[in-house]
Amino acid sequence: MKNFDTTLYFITDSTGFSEEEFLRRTEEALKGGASLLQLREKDKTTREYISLAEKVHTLTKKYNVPLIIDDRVDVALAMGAEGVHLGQSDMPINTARKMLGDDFIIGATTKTVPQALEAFEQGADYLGVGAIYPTTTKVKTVLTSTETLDAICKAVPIPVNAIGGLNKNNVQVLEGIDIAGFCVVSAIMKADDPKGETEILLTLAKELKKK
Ligand code: TZP
Ligand code: MG
Repeated sequence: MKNFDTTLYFITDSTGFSEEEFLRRTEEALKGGASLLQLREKDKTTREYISLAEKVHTLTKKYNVPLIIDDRVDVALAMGAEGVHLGQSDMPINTARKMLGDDFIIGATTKTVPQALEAFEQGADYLGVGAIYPTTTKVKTVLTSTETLDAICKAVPIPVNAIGGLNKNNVQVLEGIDIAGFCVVSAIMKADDPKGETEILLTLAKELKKK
């Protein structure tokens, strides 16, 4: 059965790390309480992506956290991930849903209310909305206002997560918006103490959800 919690959604980026260090940091985030984990690789071959995903899956299973694969339905299916995250240029949500079935977690990136409604109607389980702030993570994105984020949260009944440039010093900007949680890459990936940082961010995410 589909069971996932987007409260603190950690998205990985292996850029600049040895595989050993990448896996160590990923496990620290899981120890710190990341509630959902996405493997996001842009430059790997299919074979490399599957190989790394299998290693990360061993970790996520140990901590009972669903693993979401960015962009690639084939990779997610091949190694048995729990979900896939699709952007506006990736496979359409309704096509992915037909291929993957109802139990697979499918997330979508949306930046406008019409995109959010379309993703919901096509069967997305959750939405990522941003970038709320400029980001240092390699991504083709534009800024999304907190007003648009708020409008998206009101427009769809599925969990909506904020993303983009978020860290412990600025997530307060999300207060009063009915988000299900937020996503971070560098705040955890590049932290001196990824576990400690994850614990702090999880506490903040839980507080924001109560408000
Ligand atoms: N989509 C919008 S912003 C972003 C993605 C994948 C990157 C977020 O990374 P960071 O390091 O948390 O700003
Ligand atoms: Mg994508």
